[in-house]
Amino acid sequence: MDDCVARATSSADGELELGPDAALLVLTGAGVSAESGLPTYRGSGGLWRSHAFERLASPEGFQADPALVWRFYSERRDAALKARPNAGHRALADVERRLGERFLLVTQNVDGLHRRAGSERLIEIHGRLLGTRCSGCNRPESPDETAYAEGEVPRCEQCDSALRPAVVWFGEALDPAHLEAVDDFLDRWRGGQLVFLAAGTSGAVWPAAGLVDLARSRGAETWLVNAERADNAGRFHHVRRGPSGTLLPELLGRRPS
Ligand code: BV8
Ligand code: ZN
Repeated sequence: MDDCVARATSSADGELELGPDAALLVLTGAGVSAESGLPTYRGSGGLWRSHAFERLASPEGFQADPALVWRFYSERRDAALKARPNAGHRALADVERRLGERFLLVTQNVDGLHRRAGSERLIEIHGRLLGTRCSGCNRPESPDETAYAEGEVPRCEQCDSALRPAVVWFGEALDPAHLEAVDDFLDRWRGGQLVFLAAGTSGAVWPAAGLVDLARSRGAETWLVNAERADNAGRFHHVRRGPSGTLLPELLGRRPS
């Protein structure tokens, strides 16, 4: 029965209470970066210049019009570089320092703001906007903050194929090592006070949207912090509606009484 929560983590007033041996797995989405001024996918109706996001963020979309896709990512690079981590990002970096190896942050965000907030126990399952790799050969990924000019498509110095942003596109598999690391973390801390916290995500994209069920299957108590109703909200034990920049410091700032 997956709902047999190992050990309750909510205090009398229903607030999250991380006990001395608590282990915390966090999943974040675009909503956590909204208060840093970055548009969410849902918020912008999933469109960019009237192009569906899933189309631009796909191998087929890149094949069809690499210059258009690079313009899309170049604009997002500019915005990400101008943005600053907010109180939600900082609250997660703080609780990481408190929990150490009993903490793991999995993000769907490619904007790099968690890393800039000081998060280290971090898995960017959908890749990095500020990285580039080759669409044709195994040239190692390189950091790249370049916003390419309209019409420009950078080429690989090794094989002359088009370079592409180091993100995971729709229809592309996530790195199995990342999914394994999540599994290992849940296995390692099951049986203790295991908490899964999702923040700023609509639960629309898979396999990330299924992490709540994976965590429940390991006895985790599950929390969602989101401004609006999420597609998978019903899978969580506790749901807090509101801005993550306010609710995450509140929820994670509490010390066991
Ligand atoms: C794969 C990188 C297979 C690129 C991204 C099962 C069922 C149905 C479909 C599928 C399925 N399994 C697979 C699929 C297909 C697909 C998928 O999920 N499609 C969806 C659209 C139905 N998944 C894939 O293709 C995945 N790959 O399955 O490969 C495979 C296997 C083996 C071999 C080959 C192939 C790959 C998915 C990853 C795609 N890449 N990003 C880029 O960014 O350009 S996904 C991208 O969109 C983001 O990374 C993120 O994951 C997603 C957006 O979701 P959110 O982050 O949740 O953002 P959203 O805007 O939706 O919601 C924000 C929320 O925040 C809102 O609810 C809002 O209310 C809230 N909010 C706003 N402000 C605040 C706030 N909350 C708190 N505070 C605030 N201030
Ligand atoms: Zn190459």
